[in-house]
This record gives sequence, C-alpha cells and structure tokens, in this order.
Amino acid sequence: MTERFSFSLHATDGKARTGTISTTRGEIRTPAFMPVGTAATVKAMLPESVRATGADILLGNTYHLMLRPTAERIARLGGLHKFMNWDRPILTDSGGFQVMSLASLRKLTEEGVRFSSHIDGSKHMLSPERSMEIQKLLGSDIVMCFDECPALPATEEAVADSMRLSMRWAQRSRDAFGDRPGHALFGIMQGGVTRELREESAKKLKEIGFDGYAVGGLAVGEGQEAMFSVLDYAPGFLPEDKPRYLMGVGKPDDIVGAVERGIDMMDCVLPSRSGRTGQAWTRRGQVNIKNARHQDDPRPLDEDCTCPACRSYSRAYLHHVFRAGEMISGMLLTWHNLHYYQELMQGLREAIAAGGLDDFVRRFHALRTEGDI
Ligand code: PRF
Ligand code: ZN
Repeated sequence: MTERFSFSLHATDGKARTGTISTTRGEIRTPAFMPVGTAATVKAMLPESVRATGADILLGNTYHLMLRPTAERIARLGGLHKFMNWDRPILTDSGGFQVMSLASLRKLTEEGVRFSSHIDGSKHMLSPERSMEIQKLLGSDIVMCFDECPALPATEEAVADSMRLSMRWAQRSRDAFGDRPGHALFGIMQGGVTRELREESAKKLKEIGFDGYAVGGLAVGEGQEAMFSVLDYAPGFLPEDKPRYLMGVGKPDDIVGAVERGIDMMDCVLPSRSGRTGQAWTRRGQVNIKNARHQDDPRPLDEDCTCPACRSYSRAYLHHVFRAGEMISGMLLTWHNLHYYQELMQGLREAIAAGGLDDFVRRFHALRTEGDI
C-alpha cells in the first residue's frame, strides 16, 4: 500500500511503455484495459469474476450514478467501492461526455450543462465543481476533469471554442478538486484532429498540472486512420512521467495501435456490450454466436482460451442459450470477451518488457481473420 498516487515506467519499446500505477487500493499494470461499470456493475459479471479476468481497475460514470441511485445515497452507504463490492481502484468519468450523448434538453453555458435525465426527464446540472463533488462522494480513486467532447466532423472553429472551454473547465476542476492525498485528478486533452489545437490543449493542461493526462475527443466518428494520425503526435505532447489514458477505445486493433503510439490506459464498453449481443472477440477474429452455423458445433469459441466459457461450453451451447434469451449467454460471452481483452493487455505488457512489440503486433494481425470466424 502506498499513500500517494504514483506511476513508474518499467520499460519502453519504441513509443510503447509498460509500467505500474500505484494507488492506495492497489496497483494497476499498464498498458491497462478498464472494463466499464457504468451503473455500479460490469453488466452480467460478479466483481470477483471481473477480477479473475485480470482487471486491475474499473471505470464508473458520474452521469449515470448521479441520476440513479444518486451520489449522495452511495456516499451514505459507504462509497462506490463498498456499494458495488469492488475494493480495487475505480476511475470515474466526469459526466460531460455522457450528458452530450444521453441526456435531452441540454443547455451548455460557461457555467456548465443543464439537462434532463434520460431516465425520468428530471432536471439536473453538471459543472466542473459539481462533477468534482460527485466524484468525491463516490470515492473515486482517479477523478476525471469535467470537459466537453464535440462530435466529429465539426468545424475547426467549433472544435477550438469547445477545447478552450474544456481548458477553462480543467482549471476549475483542478481548483475544486483541491488536495486529496491518495486520490488522483486527470486532465483531458481535446482539440479534434487538429495538431495545433491538440498542442495548445496539452500545453494548458501541463501548466495547470495533473496526476495523469487523458486524450479525449477521439473515437467519436473520425475513423481509425484519423484517430491513429492524431495518436502519432498527441501522446508526445504529454509528460512522459505521467499515465496517458485514451478515453472510450476500443476494438482490439485500436488498442494495439494506441499502445504502439504510447497510450497507457483505455476503457470501452465493447467487450461487455458485445457479449450481451452475441459477439465474441477472439485472437482469430470475431465470432457471431447468433449464426446458425454454430448450432451443431461441439468446439469451444476459442480452443486456446482458458476462460470458463471456452473451458466448459461448446459453440452449440452458446448459440442455444443466446437464441433462447437465457441470461447465462450474456454472462459467458462477457466473461470470454473481458478475458480476451485482459490477455491481450498482458501480451502487450510482456512484449514491451521483452523489447518484442513489433513481433507481437505482427503475430496479432497475422492470426486475425476479418469477418465472422
Ligand atoms: N471526454 C470524457 N469522456 C469520454 C470522452 C471524452 O472526450 C470520450 C471520447 N472518446 C469517451 N469518454 N470526459
Ligand atoms: Zn474464452
């Protein structure tokens, strides 16, 4: 146990890095993938099962939890870790991004965002100060600044105005967060796909000073090629000795490309969400378990996978329980997908430590088949 939040780099390979983030609730091996536990649960998984897949940290959401069951209620019940029975680190997103994608009747001002709940239409407000207060009530270990993420494509002027608003909000987030030993505050870089705006954003965040830095505003419709071209330079604008977090990414090949470009942390709903819609991710590619061609197939999803879904069940069974709408379908496929993602992260960490990332990435791509396997 360490009293303070810290990051130590163990090895680099090209731009890729492997290291350890130390928190009062345990260590996070990087590059790290954070499963998403939006509503105080990683859907269809017990926390101990999420841990068994190899996750060191979960992501929670300010927006969803403030609406239901409310941050104040979670605080009264002892905080988010106790509430959801996960005693390891939790990173919480600040709410700005979710407000823009989920809430209705949004009104954005310098102060913050007023909006109506997507659950019951009730009226709420989020600002940098309120977001910091909520994330403190939740007991989050890694708190994210309150920002605005414009949908792409947008005009460069709109992206610049939005980025500068996010930087003013970053300063207000820093001021409102104060000094909380054992808790970290991360800044969020914006600036769309414009190099000068990304550089300006990074400079501002570094002046303010954060415990880690996120690359926000990507994976919002620009496509992988445009995202990678931003990631070719954006991580280099950030301090080398602090963790770099790419928000909301992604598919396995996005993750590999981001790690090659110097990203240390990522989160995405994809492995858990696609588990519930019958999509499995494997080292050979994607499996659509809904497909009738699996109905007589006695083989597991992936012969080499050691997860419970692959050790004990056939594709025929997984196809059947999906078709029958049985709950175990989402449970098994989510477990498999999270296991696959964590095994990929472990492979990346080991490859970077051994100086063999190029070979690892070549094998990663060589094994994969596009389309359903
Ligand atoms: N900002 C915040 N959360 C996010 C994003 C962002 O830009 C993204 C963009 N991919 C995902 N989640 N606060
Ligand atoms: Zn498996």
